[in-house]
Formats: sequence, C-alpha cells, structure tokens
Amino acid sequence: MALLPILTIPDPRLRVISTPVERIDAEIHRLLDDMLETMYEAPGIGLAAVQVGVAKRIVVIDIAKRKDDAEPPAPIFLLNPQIVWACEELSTYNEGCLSVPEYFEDVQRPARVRVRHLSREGETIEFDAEGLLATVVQHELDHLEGGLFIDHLSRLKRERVVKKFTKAARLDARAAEHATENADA
Ligand code: GNR
Ligand code: NI
Repeated sequence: MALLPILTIPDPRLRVISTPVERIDAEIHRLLDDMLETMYEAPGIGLAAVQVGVAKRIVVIDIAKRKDDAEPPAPIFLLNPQIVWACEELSTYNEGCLSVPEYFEDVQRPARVRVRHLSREGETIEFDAEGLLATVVQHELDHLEGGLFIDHLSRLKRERVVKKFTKAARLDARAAEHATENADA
C-alpha cells in the first residue's frame, strides 16, 4: 500500500472529467487500497481518484467515526457511481475538501439519494443514502465531473478562496525555486 499525493486547487487536473472504469483488474484494486490508505491518513471521509491525479470514476468513502467513538472501519468502494434518484428536500452541511484544505462552507444538496455503482468485484449495487453519507456521495460525484464544492458557493466566496490558494501556490513555487538555486550554488 502507498500514500498518494492529494492535488489541491488551483491544480487544473481537478477540473478533468473522469472516465468510466472498463475493467476491474489488479491495478484498480491497488488504486482502491492506496486511495483508502491516503484518505484515512489525510484524514478524510471521502476521496475521488481524480484528487490523486487518476481521472477514473472511482470513489472511496468511510464515514464511520474512528477517533473518539472508535467504530470499526466501514469503507465503501464506488466504481462508476451514478445517482439514479434524489429527493426534493434539501439539507445543508458544512463541507470541506482535501483539495481545498482547511476551508469550510455550508452547501445545500438533496437530503436523500439512491446510488448505483459497481463493487470492487464488479457487481452492480444500489443503495439509499441520507444525512452525511448522502452529502459525501454527492460531493464525490461532483469531483468525477471536474466539480468542487466551492462551485456551489457565491462567485465572491469562490473567487476569494481560489485567489488565496493561487497566491499560496505561487509562493510555494518561488520558495522551491530559491531552494534549488541555493543547492546549486
Ligand atoms: O473529508 C471530507 N469531509 C467532508 C465533509 C463534509 C462534506 C464532504 C466532505 S468530503 C471530504 C473529503 C474530500 O475532499 N472528498 O472529496
Ligand atoms: Ni473533495
């Protein structure tokens, strides 16, 4: 198993539309295991493959409380997931994203959804989600379309956070450049 680097905004690879998994082989199984380890380590409760630079329709989720309540791990693997039904009622969650670290905002989404997907073994599965799970599933499906939760915010809020991360990335790049210069000298 391996930890994979998580892309952060404004990395353009986060805006790529992911393509369906056509064959579930050992490589896909390894990616699922690495994604799960990466998500647990972050820590996060969901991760889409595109967040680690692999634009395939693959998601891992675990909303079990592992810290205080010490529930056993309950990983969910979603390959080629689709929302086949959503209720009319909306619910609001304070969302965060590993690709927009340490930034949280309320987002409204359908309170209940039905999800169809392939399991790790390629079996077609359907389940109903509500509460936090419904929110995370929809957050992850946005990633598969190149979407981010900040796309649900006002333009002002979105531009503000993108600007902040763009500036930070520029400073990081400059610092790395100077470090190389010093190493060369
Ligand atoms: O770890 C995560 N927490 C979270 C909290 C509220 C709504 C959605 C999420 S998903 C996020 C991990 C992530 O970025 N998945 O794409
Ligand atoms: Ni996310």
